[in-house]
Amino acid sequence: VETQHAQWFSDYHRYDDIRTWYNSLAQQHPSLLQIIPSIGKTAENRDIFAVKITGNKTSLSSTDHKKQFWFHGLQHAREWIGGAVVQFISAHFLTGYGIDEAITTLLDSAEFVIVPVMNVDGYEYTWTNNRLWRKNRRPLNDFFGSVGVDLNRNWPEHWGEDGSSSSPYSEVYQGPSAGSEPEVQALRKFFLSPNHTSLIGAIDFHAYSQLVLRPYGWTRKDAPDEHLLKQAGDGLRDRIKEVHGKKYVSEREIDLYAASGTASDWFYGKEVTKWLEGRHLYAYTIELRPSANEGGWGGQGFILPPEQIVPTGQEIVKAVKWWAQFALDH
Ligand code: ING
Ligand code: ZN
Repeated sequence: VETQHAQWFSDYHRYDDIRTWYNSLAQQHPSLLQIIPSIGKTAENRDIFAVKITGNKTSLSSTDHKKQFWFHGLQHAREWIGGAVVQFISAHFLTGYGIDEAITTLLDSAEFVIVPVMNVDGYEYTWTNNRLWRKNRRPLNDFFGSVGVDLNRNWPEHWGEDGSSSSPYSEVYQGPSAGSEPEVQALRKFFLSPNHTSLIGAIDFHAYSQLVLRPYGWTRKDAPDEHLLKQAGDGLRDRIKEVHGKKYVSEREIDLYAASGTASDWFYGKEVTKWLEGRHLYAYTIELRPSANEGGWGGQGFILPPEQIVPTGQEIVKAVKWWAQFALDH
């Protein structure tokens, strides 16, 4: 990754360039990477694309039986490192397959389903207008001058409860109804498609504060799988630290602050669990660099220098490979 994609990971990129980059990866690795050009449209009518990465050892017809993992980035527009890390994981898997034994084994036993940029409109807006925009860009016509819903408060799981706001002017505006936003609808529909019934883990990448967060966000009670969720979350934290010494904290979301209608609670929640016939996912929100102290107040924390893309990617890729194997084994 360092050599083949050093140039790419020396900076952040616009949405169209990210899409073009993935298309060129698909040409280089046609048997490993599949692009789904559109899983749905954003409020401003842009296509949200997805990719799937898996090894070519098993025949195509049996890929359905491989266990699956889900990653998405840039649900929050200003958290640029979240998008870069998802790209880094993708490149690492593709360049390592057939060379690195651990990657080869992992991709031959699992498939990674990835939405690199969820909040496309918001992300573009952070490049053109306001670097610190968080929400999507849907105009809320009933409320003069207000734009945008916090997508990570809009998922249909305990929607509209603690830690979200019914005010359209709020940064944590939950939206007019559960799952009202086109971006949430697109990911939800794609996630619940018939060829994703082997999903066992999902991570929603955010920034910042260096946290590995597990459900629940909406209640203080423990998840039924708290023991395993904590074990895998603590393992992610420990693997991250081994790479560059960065200290992440592993905790329940509610221990950070209450939040409802979040993606990770939806991954772990009623709809997904019912659809998986009672099976719970390993569901996480990871808050990337910098630490809360380094980020300070006033939003500087969202502007992580591009020199830190590669080291952040390295520590997360190591952790995620361990995590995927843990989920396969437990
Ligand atoms: N933080 C997350 C947020 O949506 C979070 C933190 C996620 C808390 C999920 C609880 C549950 O507020 C950022 N930086 O967006
Ligand atoms: Zn976020």
